[in-house]
Amino acid sequence: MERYMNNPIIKPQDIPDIKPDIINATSVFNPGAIKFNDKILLMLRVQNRARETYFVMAESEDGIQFEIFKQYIKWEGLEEVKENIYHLYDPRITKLGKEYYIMFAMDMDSGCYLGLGKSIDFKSFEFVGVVSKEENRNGVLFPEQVKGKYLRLDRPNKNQLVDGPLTGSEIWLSESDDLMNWQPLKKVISGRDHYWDELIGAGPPPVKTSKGWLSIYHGIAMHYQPIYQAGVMLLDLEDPSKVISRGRFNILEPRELYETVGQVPNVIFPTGLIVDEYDENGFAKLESSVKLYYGAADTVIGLATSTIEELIEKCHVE
Ligand code: BMA
Repeated sequence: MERYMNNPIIKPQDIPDIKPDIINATSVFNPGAIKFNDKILLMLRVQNRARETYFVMAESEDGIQFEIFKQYIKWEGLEEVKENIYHLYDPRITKLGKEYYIMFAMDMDSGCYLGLGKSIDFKSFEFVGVVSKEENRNGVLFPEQVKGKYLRLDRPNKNQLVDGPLTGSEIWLSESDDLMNWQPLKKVISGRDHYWDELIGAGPPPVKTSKGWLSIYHGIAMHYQPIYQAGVMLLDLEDPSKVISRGRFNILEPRELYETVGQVPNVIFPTGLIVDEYDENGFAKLESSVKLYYGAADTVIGLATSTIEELIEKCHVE
């Protein structure tokens, strides 16, 4: 993918103080992205100097210059969860009907689970529930039902790193009738030991194209220090547990200083994707440009661009 020349597009210094909780923010990264009323919205993951996490909205006409809201998101109903919640993070946004659903990771006393929230106007936000029975991260909803079911890609947390978090090496397809209760259906892909994507997790929500569901995911090469990169795969439209093709090469890897240096070095973490044009049947046009918003070094936000056609082509490089 091609980086925007004035990356990073959002830095901690751009985050306004939201007193008393956010003063001189430490980092802003891993944003959800969606088109809303002809604007591009980002849901920013902002970290303060207490290492607490807040979601802050930002909006833009052109997808480059963002105005950052001067309040953070308060989730109505979150108080119903009867255990300590430490962080909500890495939001992914999907429009389903008239509603916008936000899936995120929830760090709690009992572990890390998937949480779901929703909004219709990005002014008030409702917490829907904890939506994984077991530890999981990187949940992303498909933008429509397939054969009458809601679908998501998710990443069960099953690998315990030495001196590190519980993570995972498999992306799964799960289904649901009501968005609340989810059943794991099938493993979609596994990590490839020794190569760029040994550990993996879904990135932004999948995009419907005439060739299949286009999905960007992150892969981690487990060297002495992990290296986080982005890659692509194409999934069958009718049965997204079937992989049509998966790229051999990553499409974005840490190279620039703001990606290699920061609070967590060597991290590209793709979470938001904006497709410019869809046809009348809801398929992303092959020639459409796309904007990928990603966290860089868990410190800033980068923008990279490509086209649907080019990303599909990268899925086929064997
Ligand atoms: C992952 C997640 C991401 C983070 C990345 C790099 O496990 O926690 O939120 O960006 O690690 O630190």
